[in-house]
Amino acid sequence: MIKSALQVARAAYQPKLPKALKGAVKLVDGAKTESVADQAEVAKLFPHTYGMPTITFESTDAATDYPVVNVGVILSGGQAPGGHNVISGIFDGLKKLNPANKLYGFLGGPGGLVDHKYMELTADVIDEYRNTGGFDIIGSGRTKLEEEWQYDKGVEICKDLGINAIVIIGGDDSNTNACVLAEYYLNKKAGIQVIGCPKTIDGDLKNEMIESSFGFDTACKVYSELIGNIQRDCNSAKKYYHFIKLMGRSASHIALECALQTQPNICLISEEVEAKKQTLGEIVDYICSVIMKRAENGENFGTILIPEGLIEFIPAMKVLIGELNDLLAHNDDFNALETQAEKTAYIVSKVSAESGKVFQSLPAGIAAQLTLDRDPHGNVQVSRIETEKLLIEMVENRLKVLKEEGKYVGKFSALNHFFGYEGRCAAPSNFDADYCYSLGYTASVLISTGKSGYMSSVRNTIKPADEWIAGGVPVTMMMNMERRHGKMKPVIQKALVELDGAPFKLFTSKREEWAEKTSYVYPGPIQYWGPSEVADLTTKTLIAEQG
Ligand code: FBP
Repeated sequence: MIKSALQVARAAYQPKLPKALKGAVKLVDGAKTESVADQAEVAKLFPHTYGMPTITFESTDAATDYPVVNVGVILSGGQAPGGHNVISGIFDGLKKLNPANKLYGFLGGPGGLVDHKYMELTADVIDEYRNTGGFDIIGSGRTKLEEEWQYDKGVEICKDLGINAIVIIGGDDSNTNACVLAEYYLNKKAGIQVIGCPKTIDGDLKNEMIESSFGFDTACKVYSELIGNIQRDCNSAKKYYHFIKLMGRSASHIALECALQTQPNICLISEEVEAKKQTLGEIVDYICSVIMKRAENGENFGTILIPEGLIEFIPAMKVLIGELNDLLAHNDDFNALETQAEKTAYIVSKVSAESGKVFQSLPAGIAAQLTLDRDPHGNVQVSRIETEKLLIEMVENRLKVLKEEGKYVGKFSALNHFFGYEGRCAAPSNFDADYCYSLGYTASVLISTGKSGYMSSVRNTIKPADEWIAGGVPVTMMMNMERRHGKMKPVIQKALVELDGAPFKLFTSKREEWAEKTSYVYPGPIQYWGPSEVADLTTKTLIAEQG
């Protein structure tokens, strides 16, 4: 494999660890835990893993002999920078605790466990992937582990390979499934522990014990670099409005973080749109009002950040999408229809009158995108809906009317962008390289000390890595009951942008100024070497939350 100069140099980087993980470790139990809501229901569903204490690692002088363990690791869901470092952290941790320990990787996501596809991860393999982006070491997938036959197939391969523990590196849904699996294996006395690791660029797997999901830092830095570059072009040419959609299936954390880093003219926040019950028309009016004000100042250019999940947070669209999700799941009648006109007529005849109206009011392209295949969780794939183009079209039409009425005098020319896949496999920033390695290392300690149903937790992350606090948090602590496919299910509560949280408040205190005056910031590319205040910088979100 030919490597870039950066890859070669990065391979030599030794990720930093919290102090407690540098030598012998002692586990200190915290208080017993409760789920965030619906305690009685969650406790009933997880008799073996509910209520366990949080765990903090501390340094000790007393060395311990750890039993030999064989571990299987799974990457689940979308790629996020740092996944390879979680795996190298697990590997190094396991080897340090007992050199006879072995690590296997299940291939292509959770499906690898069920289909018995795996490889042994030896030092040679691991060394090829240290500090690199991507999930290609073993691949990822979105198969859901939710049925008993799948769990039982997992037991078969674990018995064959002598695997005593599985680490699932995934988002909220995958970690929910990890906990269900942990509970099932404890109940069956299968002798297989399950540990989770918090992954997703979307940043929506976080709570008091999980400060950030990994990959968020790097992905936001990559997007912010690109937004900054566009802003510099925009401020040089002074002729375009750039509508930039940013990944994040549901929550707007990425858009908010990028706004804090780059100070665009507009950043929409889906959670605010929902709270204010805004319509598509009102969002368009808001964008037009900023464009009109800027035109009065002679500035006919700007940047507008749009969170990927926006469309689902507009109340009327949410209802429509919910109805479409139910209607189109495994719908052979619909799939047999050939023309868009037939599909539209079918949908309008089946959904509520209000949703039918909304559906018919959408530009044809967007309406068609809403009917595309669902993901394995039955959700519309928002990354395939071109909200940025929808908004351009609607803003253009509105400005035309305003011009005819003599209320708008500027020129409007727009370009669209979608940043998502550009950042998901970037080489991890120093923060993510260190954070991920520490999460993996933490998982190896949790396994070697017999824990199951825990998620690796590394806190105090705005401080230098030496001062980070590592340990474990029971997954059940993050759960509540939610309706999924018509049934109440225990799931990890998704963390949306909090409208009374410090990052959003910081944004709202500045946004009017950024809208009217051009106040762009140009963050530039991720730096791996150089002054610590540049190379080890954490996200503005973390700094606002903790600082
Ligand atoms: P995860 O939650 O699995 O980490 O995935 C996040 C994400 O990158 C979203 O931001 C995006 O909507 C989605 O994955 C895209 O999915 P796909 O990779 O299947 O196109």
